[in-house]
Amino acid sequence: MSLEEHFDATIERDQRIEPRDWMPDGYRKTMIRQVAQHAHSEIIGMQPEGDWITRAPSLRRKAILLAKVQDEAGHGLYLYSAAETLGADRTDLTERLIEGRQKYSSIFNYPTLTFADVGVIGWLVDGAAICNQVPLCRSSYGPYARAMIRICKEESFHQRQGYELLMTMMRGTQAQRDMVQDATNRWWWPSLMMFGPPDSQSTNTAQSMAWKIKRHTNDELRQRFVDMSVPQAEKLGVTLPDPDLKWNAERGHYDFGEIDWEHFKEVVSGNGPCNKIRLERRRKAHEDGQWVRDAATAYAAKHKEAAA
Ligand code: FAQ
Repeated sequence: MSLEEHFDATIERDQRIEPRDWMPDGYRKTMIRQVAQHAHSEIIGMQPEGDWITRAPSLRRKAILLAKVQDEAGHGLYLYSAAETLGADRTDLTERLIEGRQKYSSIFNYPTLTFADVGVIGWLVDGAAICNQVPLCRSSYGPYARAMIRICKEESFHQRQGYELLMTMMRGTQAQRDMVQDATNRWWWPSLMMFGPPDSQSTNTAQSMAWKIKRHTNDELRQRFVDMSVPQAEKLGVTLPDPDLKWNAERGHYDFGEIDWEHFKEVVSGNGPCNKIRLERRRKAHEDGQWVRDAATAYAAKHKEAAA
């Protein structure tokens, strides 16, 4: 059996591809692209909520938010390690991000205007992330699939903290309820865009499905998310900002309105409301951390010398 036949048979049997296994160049390239984009999203994704750590309304909320943002840092580092098993170099990936040569999720380019945004990010953004990532626990690349299992457990805590925060605000004053509704209005459509372009315009889906990197298409997961969110919104007492949202008994799913894909393209190409702030902060943090990397390298070199 040739190396390629062995790879195809492994995929066919639903077994995992491991770092030392032979894999087609295209598979390796796609995996690095997706894992790196995912890692960058986790790291950049610390910023919108991080803005509220110093302004959280109570010690309890502050402790929860700190824990969540730290989890996101952990997910990012974990995913960069998964990318390294494919031969990628973390410094190189970070530089590609900072120079705008590699993408991160569109969702993190919006501002967090009130504390209700923290709750809505947990409810909708982490909700969408879970919807997208649970099937990735069965992704064909072993280190990525295993990383997803742990990450999904933590994301589910994130989602619940957001929903609980919103429930609490909805039991509060009218002003608090208005904040929740306003945040829901602003985050709903961008959350639907997290799943990527429609299947008809998704350049990678067909090949990624054939390699079992992706288990569902973008539109399938988006529909699942809409179906899941509508009853949650009803329970919460908020309206989702889509007049076309209605149950379709024939399809057994909710129909929903047109997504503004032109806006999505603008955000992905660097022109969203906060793209420049996000990348600038990431660049500064990377530069400010240079002395730590230098110290670690010098320490490793000293030990190597002593051991020789
Ligand atoms: N934003 O052909 P497809 C989180 C790009 S969750 C920006 O459909 P694919 C947790 C795509 O890369 C967020 N770019 O691509 C958290 C491709 O570009 P390229 C991260 C997008 O890969 C919560 C092009 O468009 N989650 O961080 C987006 O088959 C709260 C064509 O698209 C993941 O990354 C987008 N939304 O499907 C953290 C999950 N969508 O490179 C903090 C893993 C698409 O060809 C707080 N990734 N693009 O030029 C995936 O499941 C997939 O990569 C998709 C895209 C579904 C995102």
